[in-house]
Amino acid sequence: MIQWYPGHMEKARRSMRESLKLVDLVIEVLDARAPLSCLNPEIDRMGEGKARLFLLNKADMADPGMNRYWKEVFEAEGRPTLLINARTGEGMKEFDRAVESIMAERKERNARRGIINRPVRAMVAGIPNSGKSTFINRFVKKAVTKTGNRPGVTRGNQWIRMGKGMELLDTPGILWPKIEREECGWNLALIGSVNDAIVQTEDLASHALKKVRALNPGTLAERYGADKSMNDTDIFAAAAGRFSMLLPGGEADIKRAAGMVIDDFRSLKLGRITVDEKET
Ligand SMILES: Nc1nc2c(ncn2[C@@H]2O[C@H](COP(=O)(O)OP(=O)(O)OP(=O)(O)O)[C@@H](O)[C@H]2O)c(=O)[nH]1
Ligand SMILES: [Mg+2]
Repeated sequence: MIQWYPGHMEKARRSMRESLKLVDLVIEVLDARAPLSCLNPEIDRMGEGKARLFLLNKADMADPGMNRYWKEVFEAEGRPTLLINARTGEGMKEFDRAVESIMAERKERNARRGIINRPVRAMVAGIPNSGKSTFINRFVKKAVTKTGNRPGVTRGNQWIRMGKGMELLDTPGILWPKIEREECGWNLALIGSVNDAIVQTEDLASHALKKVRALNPGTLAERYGADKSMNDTDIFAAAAGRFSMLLPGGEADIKRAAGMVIDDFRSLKLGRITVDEKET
């Protein structure tokens, strides 16, 4: 069972509850490779009754067909969803229009009460490393928040007020104390939302292989010289051989090769892979 719940997350969760009272809109930033695994049941519950927008971010890293599939599934569940790449801004052109349509009712109500031009206050929430801060920086076209390719970069809430009719609250990524489904936990670890130090490298690499085997098996032959008869350890050994990862005695350095498999997965060398599979 994968569990990673450092002290700052418990604090973040409490302050999220408080801040929710101040916002009109919850923007949940999910990783398009694992939209369902990323959907934090806590944020989901806390956000109920609020206007909500879901961003399937890192769409550039996920399978294009699966991107369309997950967007449809989310929208069929009444969750307005955009596919975006927060790094380049792709897909974000529709953001303003989406917010406008989600907030239209409230705006009208405000107008009737004589409140006009009040900025929309939005909380940007989601699991660690999903790209919340990157999204904000892209939106305001300025590096106002710190980003980094590891979970737990943002440590406290930060309001960003840049005009544009919207005030954004950057929040630290939170996971839920118990990730009930084993599969979810491994998916989150694979996309880099869980601290790598709490999982065994070989186990996580095996999870990567499972996903690649199912969706893009050809790359395992191309990159590591793997064939269908090979189990995970054989593939690590083949990879170690090909990339000269040897221990002092000349044996294959399995752990190092497994680490490379994880890096390869994360740097798209094994393809654009969505780890949340279609629901049956
Ligand atoms: N390829 C790609 N990378 C992205 C995208 N969005 C964010 N990233 C990268 O993902 C990493 C995490 O981004 P952050 O914005 O720091 O994530 P966060 O959700 O704020 O993370 P925490 O503050 O730790 O919860 C960074 O290396 C970003 O450059 C995207 O759409 N595509
Ligand atoms: Mg952040």
